[in-house]
Amino acid sequence: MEGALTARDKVGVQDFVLLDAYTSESAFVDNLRKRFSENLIYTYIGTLLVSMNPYQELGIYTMSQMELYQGVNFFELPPHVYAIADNAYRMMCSELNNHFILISGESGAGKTEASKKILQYFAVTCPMTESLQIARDRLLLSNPVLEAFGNAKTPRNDNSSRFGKYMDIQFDFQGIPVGGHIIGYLIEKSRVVYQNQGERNFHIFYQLLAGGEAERLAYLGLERDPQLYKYLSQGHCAKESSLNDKNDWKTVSNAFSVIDFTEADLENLFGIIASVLHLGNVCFQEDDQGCAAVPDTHEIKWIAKLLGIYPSVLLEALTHRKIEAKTEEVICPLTLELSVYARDAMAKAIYGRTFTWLVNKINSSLVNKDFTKKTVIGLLDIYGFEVFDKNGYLFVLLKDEECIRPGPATDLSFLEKLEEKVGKHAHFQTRKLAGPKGRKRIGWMEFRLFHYAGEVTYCTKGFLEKNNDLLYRHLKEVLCCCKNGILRECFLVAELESRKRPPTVGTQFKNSLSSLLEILISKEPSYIRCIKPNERKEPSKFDDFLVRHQIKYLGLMEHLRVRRAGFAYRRKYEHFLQRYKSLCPDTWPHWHGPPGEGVERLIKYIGYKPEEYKLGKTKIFIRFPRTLFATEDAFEFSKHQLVARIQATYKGC
Ligand code: AOV
Ligand code: MG
Repeated sequence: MEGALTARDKVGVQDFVLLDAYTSESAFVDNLRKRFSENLIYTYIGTLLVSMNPYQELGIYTMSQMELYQGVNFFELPPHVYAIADNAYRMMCSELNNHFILISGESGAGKTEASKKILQYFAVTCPMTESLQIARDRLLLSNPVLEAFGNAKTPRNDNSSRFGKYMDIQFDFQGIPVGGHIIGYLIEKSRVVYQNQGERNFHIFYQLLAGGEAERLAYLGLERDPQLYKYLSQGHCAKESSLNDKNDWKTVSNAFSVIDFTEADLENLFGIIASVLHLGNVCFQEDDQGCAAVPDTHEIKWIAKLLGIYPSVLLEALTHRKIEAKTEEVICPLTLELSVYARDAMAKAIYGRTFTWLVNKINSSLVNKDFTKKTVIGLLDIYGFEVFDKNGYLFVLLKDEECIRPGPATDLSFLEKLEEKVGKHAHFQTRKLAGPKGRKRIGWMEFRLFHYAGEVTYCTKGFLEKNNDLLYRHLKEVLCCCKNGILRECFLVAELESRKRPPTVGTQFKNSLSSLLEILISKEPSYIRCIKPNERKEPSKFDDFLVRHQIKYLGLMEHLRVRRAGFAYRRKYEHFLQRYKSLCPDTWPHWHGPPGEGVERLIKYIGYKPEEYKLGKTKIFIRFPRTLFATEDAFEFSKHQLVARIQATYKGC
């Protein structure tokens, strides 16, 4: 406890609830800044943890720190992500219920790092038996594999998560981690074929080229230099000095072997990764009739070999389309533009489905059937909000309708439909509706949304295509018949027979969101809100404006107000008693009756007024922070007295 006033002035308060009477945003920022300058990156709002990204190693994740936080009551030590983890763990063990820790914040704010720290904490501090070590190692090592395939460098974060991740860590009744389950949400497939300036494709491509064994690369027909591949070099930063692709490859390779990947799995997996790279280098030319042709079939041959397809079949599928007429199928040549589209769709589809396969494969290695009764702690690490110059992100509202509308839906007709449906909404603007008085110019094909987190201008060019995510039937048929073991599991013939349209990206997003909510609603929540101190990924730089903005959209002031207005603290009787029992002769050194009664005696003794507290079934609720503050002070004081008493006793010996 940083109780002393002088210390408090210097390092701020460790819980915003204890800030002096006012709850202004400035006071909030001041407190964060003070603490940040002392390298204190964690602060509570009651039981919510606010975490600042330090952009440097602070030595606060050592073994001894982990030991320190183990089994200690929440408010007894300075705020830490370990305290959140430990609290959830102890509650789970004592109440045998399920928990989840929700981590939010903008891109680069430290969500993924926080989730990894929590996982490590459990791996190190939880009890363990020899036979279950493998389960623990797999839980830990699933991370580097998923990051390699699902994370990428963006301008905001060199290791940005491009998929949402929910992970259940399963524990047996003794609190031993015995298994887990991962759900991946919406991998950003468009990155496979296109990257903005300053961005890279998913890490795995670069790791394979930099670290892969020479024989492996030769087998895959790959060269070491990422610049040779169109899909890897559009962002002009294929060789990123801050990333060590070669070393990361070693970590990932090792992880593969622990997670039970066979050599055949790896051969198939990297066959797919290499095929994507070869696909990107397939070039089309227009022939005399305006149809697409492939002048150099070098890449086609490699893909055909790696995926187990006839080269001629693949070539036809990339340049033709099957159309079902009344009784027969007609094969039409594609234009150059549509061939490029088909090629990219194929790359996105095989990467996207392989990612899903990967998650399933990891899950099957995390399953532990020996334990039927399990409790879980879920970790939710989503991708952060980000605003780019060019925002083509998915938009759920009524896009689906427009994508499946018969007839020529265009990006412009989509925009018009938007205007028609939500044009009057205060949070929506287009050039047509905003008129020339619009604040910043909005282009013809653009619209602007005022999100909770800030305003974003979207360009509708290519919007429908992105959402449509359509793989021509012809290509799907080819992939259903290929010999690559992974793709065979990913593309099932049953899909071809189904007449149902595949769900659009928008629908998938809506579905996964509602299933996620179902998962979360049944569990006890803890919250971590991550804040980014500056846009330059620099240590010790605190950008007031940026921090203030995040405080706003993370809703931290509202959270604080609610905390202060209501009962600021709620604590289980046992915990409250354990901490403060020394303040009352009836409860010190031991109280043998029901904990609720003990607490009642204790607070009567120290003089709580009726309006200051309420006694619930299992917890005491304290309305004002000052009450708790006073109790804490008394506790500090009593500790000193106790020490003095003990010293006095020993002096006499
Ligand atoms: P994110 O998950 O919130 O962004 P990360 O957790 O990947 O952000 O953090 C970004 C980078 O900040 C990391 O790669 C570290 O270099 C640094 N960092 C974050 N937390 C810490 C910490 N506690 N100590 C030291 N360095 C840290 V995104 O996935 O882009 O939304 O989509
Ligand atoms: Mg992340």
